[in-house]
Amino acid sequence: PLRMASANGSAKKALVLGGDGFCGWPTALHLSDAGHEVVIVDNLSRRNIDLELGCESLTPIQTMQTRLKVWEQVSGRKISWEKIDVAKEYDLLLALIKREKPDVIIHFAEQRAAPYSQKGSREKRYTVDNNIGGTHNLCVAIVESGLDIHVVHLGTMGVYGYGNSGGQIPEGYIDVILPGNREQKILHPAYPGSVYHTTKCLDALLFQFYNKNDGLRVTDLHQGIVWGTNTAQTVRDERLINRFDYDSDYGTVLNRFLMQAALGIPMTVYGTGGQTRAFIHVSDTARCLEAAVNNPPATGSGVEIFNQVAETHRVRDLAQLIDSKTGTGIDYISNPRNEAAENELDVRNDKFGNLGVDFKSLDENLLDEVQNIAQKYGDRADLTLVYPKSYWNKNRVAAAAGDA
Ligand code: NAD
Ligand code: USQ
Repeated sequence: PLRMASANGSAKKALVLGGDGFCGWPTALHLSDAGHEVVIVDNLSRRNIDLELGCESLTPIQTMQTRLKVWEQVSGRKISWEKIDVAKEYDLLLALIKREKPDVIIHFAEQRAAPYSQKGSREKRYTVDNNIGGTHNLCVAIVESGLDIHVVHLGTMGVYGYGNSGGQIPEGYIDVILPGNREQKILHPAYPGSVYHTTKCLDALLFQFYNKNDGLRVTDLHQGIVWGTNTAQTVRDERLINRFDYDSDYGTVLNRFLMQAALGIPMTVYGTGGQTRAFIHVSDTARCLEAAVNNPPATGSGVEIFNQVAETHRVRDLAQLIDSKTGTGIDYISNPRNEAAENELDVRNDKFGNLGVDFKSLDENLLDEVQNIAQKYGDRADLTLVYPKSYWNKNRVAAAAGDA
């Protein structure tokens, strides 16, 4: 049901929920630069969690007002911003949708850190309430508006789980034979590894239902771990800089290792580092989003699922690669998570390839660029935030470390 990508597919009006975040901000700029009309919806909850945790982006991100003013100065293009909590302010969300009548709504607006979601009962409940509440409000509001709006949701590779076994992970669906010899195409079994990842599995069921019942058109992007910070748009003025999380709750592994290498801190590999994960650079995130926006599923088709992944790597191999370039050293520490010590991962990603997305891989220049940024802003880092503070099961971790 996909139309072929066209670099300048027709201009669309897009709401970007979560457009102040690490993936949302560069995507909003990318779409605006490509000629789409962009309205950001964000309640700044991520900035508030920084205050709560005593963290800050390593890069000096500006207020939303400054970001938008500077973007207009450098590009001549306007992006507007609505401060709405999509999980709690249903009426405002519905009114905005009715007023703006967007062609597409891109949904980044969730609590996305697995460690934060495991921190304690408050954070577990917040993650479920915020993520499921927001996704459900979005589905209901679109149905209530009566408009035929395409939803592009940011899901995660983690919905498939990271078992030890091999076998290629398909894009969303598998063919099965059910008892009674019934052939059926079903969502790949969900096997989440954190409360956060569980919310993405529940999102998928909500989309399946609203697609079946109300014909909601949905593209769900099962994205791998995002790394990098700048894109072609965010480098146009220092005040457009993207956020860079390095703390143990929100920093993703490769950016953390590059920051640690830049500051001479031995890299924090959890357990044996045998975990294999999927990765994508943030500028590819923005390009995939553009391709998804330009290629909505046809009316009447099922939920479209893409694996948004450039390549896979084992965590200790990444640390060893960076160590061989920088001599930073590796600190193998007790794993604060509950995950397989070693796993294989082989993922299909042909659908974005078919739409002409040509992924960047982990090349030296890109790694150097991120490390240089970390070095440049290194004096802003609080090194007490580098070591893990959230545990999947504290007693188990203490026992493994031999001090329980
Ligand atoms: P982020 O935390 O930097 O950005 C999320 C944004 O959404 C924040 O600006 C936050 O303020 C906003 N938000 C959260 N709840 C909201 C609510 N109820 N109402 C309005 N705004 C709200 O996260 P990110 O790294 O940009 O991730 C964006 C999406 O992509 C998430 O859904 C995440 O699950 C998915 N994803 C991220 C990665 C990654 O490595 N960063 C990988 C795969 C998938
Ligand atoms: N890890 C370390 N050392 C560190 C940090 C992490 O060894 O200092 C390991 C973890 O144990 C894990 C792996 O690196 O095995 C990845 O951790 P991560 O924090 O980079 O990624 P994760 O928790 O999976 O979450 C991130 C995003 C999330 C997104 C997910 C995509 O925060 O929003 O959904 O990546 S995926 O992993 O493909 O499900």
